[in-house]
Amino acid sequence: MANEALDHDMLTTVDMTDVDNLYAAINQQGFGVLHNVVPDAVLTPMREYITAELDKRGGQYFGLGGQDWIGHSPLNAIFSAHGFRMVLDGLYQRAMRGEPPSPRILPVLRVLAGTHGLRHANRFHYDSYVVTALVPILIPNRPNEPRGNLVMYPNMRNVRGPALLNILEKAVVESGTACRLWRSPTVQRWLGAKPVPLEPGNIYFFWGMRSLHANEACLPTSIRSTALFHYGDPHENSVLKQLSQARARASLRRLAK
Ligand SMILES: O=C(O)CCC(=O)C(=O)O
Ligand SMILES: [Fe+2]
Repeated sequence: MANEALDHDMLTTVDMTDVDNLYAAINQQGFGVLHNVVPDAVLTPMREYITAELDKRGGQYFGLGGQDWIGHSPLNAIFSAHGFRMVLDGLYQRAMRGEPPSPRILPVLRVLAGTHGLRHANRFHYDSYVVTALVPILIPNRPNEPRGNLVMYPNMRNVRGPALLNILEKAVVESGTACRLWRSPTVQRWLGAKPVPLEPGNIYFFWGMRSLHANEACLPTSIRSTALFHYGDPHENSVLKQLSQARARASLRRLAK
């Protein structure tokens, strides 16, 4: 692959001090940022990859999950970088005081475009992994157009309790009725929701399992693409967890109709 030379060559300068700073920032303001760590050498071919995929799909929303797509995409340079894994693992260990049950990172690519893209805006949810890293790839940036910020209610809950409680809470908070509340500007103001403007080149880290979050809508004529890297599921082996994931998949299938 064209980018093979880049693999393992990213994020070489991050160290434990960066991890400590990110950890403090995430706890204090909901998110932490590594600035200018994804070079154009990765972003440019990644954008070409996305436009090619969009062409195949009639210009409408698509999402890719799992280990397959990443290996064939230029973003593999980040995914396989030692420094990147070190940050994800360092954050998990600081938060949870131990190793995750599995060292796997779940990579997800989201491409919001067309009218289907709109359906995926303002869907407030918790991730089922402790640490989330967000890599913006394409962010709308024409004058006066909405940029599709990430919006979060920082650190709304704790995750070190029983799986059952966590999963029930997740189901209630993500229900249709509750979601109408979370997207209301008044509720967002009252409860201190935070817009996070995204800048390609940076990587954003937050507690996906603790912070209720969604992306704001952008124009159906624009493309907004982000890659998400999820790390560390403390309830990985729970049966309840599998039920919860089945519910999430069913909801995505409904959206696709
Ligand atoms: O694309 C974004 O800004 C957020 C996406 C997200 O939260 C997710 O896929 O879990
Ligand atoms: Fe998420």
